[in-house]
Amino acid sequence: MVGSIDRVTAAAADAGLAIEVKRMGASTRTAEEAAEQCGCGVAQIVKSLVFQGETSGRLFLFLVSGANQLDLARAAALAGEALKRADPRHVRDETGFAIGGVAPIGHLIAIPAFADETLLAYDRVWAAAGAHDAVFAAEPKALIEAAKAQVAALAA
Ligand code: 5CA
Repeated sequence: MVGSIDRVTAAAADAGLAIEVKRMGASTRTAEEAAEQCGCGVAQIVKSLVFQGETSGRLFLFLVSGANQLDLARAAALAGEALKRADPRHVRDETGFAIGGVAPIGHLIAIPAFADETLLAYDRVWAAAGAHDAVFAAEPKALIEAAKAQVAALAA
């Protein structure tokens, strides 16, 4: 998975976002595990959730605070079609990342992205960096800009 982490670092550099990827040496697959490893609140963990359009088959990325559940009706309204959870293989093929390590940036293919407005309340948030034990910290507004994500009300 070294290549995946390199893609995150390169995408951050391209976007002018200075990040340092940390390998925790323990699982950061879930928001709870990531918060424990980062020593932050779960709300400061950015979940990178990939959903698929029921009609188009296109993928959509939702960056959601670890404290929140994605409101599927709101997500569908933003995407313009009904959504279902993308299957792990499809996620891997298009993002280049395995579930549990999907980063908000550095995907193989550009995916329309939306960001939970509640993330902006924090000085710093943490996101997955392309592997199951890799994370990076960023200022939320800068991260959302680097991800080219539209800020929206996403929480259920
Ligand atoms: N590294 C952590 C914290 S940044 C992380 O990636 N969390 S996450 O929430 O962005 O990714 C895990 C999410 O993947 C789960 O919340 C769930 O929505 C999704 N997921 C888990 N299993 C599957 C599956 N079998 N198919 C599709 N999505 C899944």
